[in-house]
Amino acid sequence: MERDKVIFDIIEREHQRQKKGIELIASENFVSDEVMQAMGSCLTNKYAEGYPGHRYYGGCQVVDEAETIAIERLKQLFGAEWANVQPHSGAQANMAVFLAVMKPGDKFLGLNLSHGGHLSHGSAVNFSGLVYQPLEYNVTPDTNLIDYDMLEEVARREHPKLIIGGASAYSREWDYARIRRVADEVGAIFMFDMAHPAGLIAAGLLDNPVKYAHIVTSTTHKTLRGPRGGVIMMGKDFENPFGKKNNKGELRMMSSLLDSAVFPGVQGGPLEHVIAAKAVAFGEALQPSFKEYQMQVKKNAAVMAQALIDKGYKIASGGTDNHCILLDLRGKFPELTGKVAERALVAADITANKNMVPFDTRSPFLTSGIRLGTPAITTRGAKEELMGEIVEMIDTVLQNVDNESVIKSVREKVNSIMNEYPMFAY
Ligand code: DSN
Repeated sequence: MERDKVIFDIIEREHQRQKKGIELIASENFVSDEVMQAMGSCLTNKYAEGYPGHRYYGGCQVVDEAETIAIERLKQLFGAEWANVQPHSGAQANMAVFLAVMKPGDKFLGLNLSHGGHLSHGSAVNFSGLVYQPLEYNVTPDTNLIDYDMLEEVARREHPKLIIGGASAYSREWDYARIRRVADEVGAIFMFDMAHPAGLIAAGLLDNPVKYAHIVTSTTHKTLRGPRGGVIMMGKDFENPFGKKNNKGELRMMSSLLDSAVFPGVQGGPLEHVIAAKAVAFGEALQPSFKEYQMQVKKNAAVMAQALIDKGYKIASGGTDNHCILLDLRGKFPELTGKVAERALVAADITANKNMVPFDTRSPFLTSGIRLGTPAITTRGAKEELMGEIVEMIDTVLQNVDNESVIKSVREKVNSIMNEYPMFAY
């Protein structure tokens, strides 16, 4: 058969785009060649509905080994007693938890999407907000830190079944112990979605929610630098509080409800090639070099945030404790929308995304913010020195969003800088 030139040309063009640009999307990263190889392997051919040792198909003895290794490595990485590595994505991991712990129409509490939360934590257009009844907490207007008083007040008043922590645009450490206390007080399950900072947590550079939350979900492709996918963990398994029994009349453990919620609840056959790639990535994350990488991610973000502040930019929450920076454009350029800023930066081969900022008056299509992150650029080998240069270039672009020749000269500089930073082979 002839090679599909159309698609492979597109893949090569995307490869070049990734190589020559400065990648600042906080949720993206560049996986290793081994992670990529596992993802592109013959394991994609195998159907394996069920779990290792209990499958609905023959011939699963080999993929069983890879899935078991992925589970064991993940547990070791985060100090978990139980893990499920089958969710195809973070949203599906969250969906499985919802299915396991709530009935349609039940109340749950999550961070407001426009304050940094995630679609699957209660947005009105997502399954979470359509099937269940979402309640929200905010960040405070003055500090932009999580408003734990509000979280507590809503939880006490509404008695949600589930309290969700975690965000997709929040740069600060969480008070896990306080959320757990509230959850215990109101009889809720505490789920933490650590998709964004998972790599920093694995490296021990941020506190670990697995110690506090009943259930923790994550993606595997952000700071964790694995293939695109999701996982669910528990620090400690526990008897389900809903009285659900198995066919022998015994009370089921939460792990059993969660396994059933992933498959057959929300998914069919697991992606065993992706699960093998997750195992490879977890193995990498267990190496000492991963901690060094995460330390650099954090340092780079802190230096970038300070350089932005020094140039007169406003950062939501005043800085960052992790890999993520939420630039509030209203501070330096009140008229500039995130949409226009994103477009100008992308034209200069600096990739970032527009983002709502807390108490934004613009719509999610326009926004007043830009979200920046350092995981991907740090994988390329960038150190603190480059952060100042990147901020200079961002500032030049944002001051000249309509000036094509200025943007072109920044783009040429970006391309020449990135030529010096190595990239994966695939
Ligand atoms: N879309 C992801 C992000 O960019 O943060 C969250 O799922």
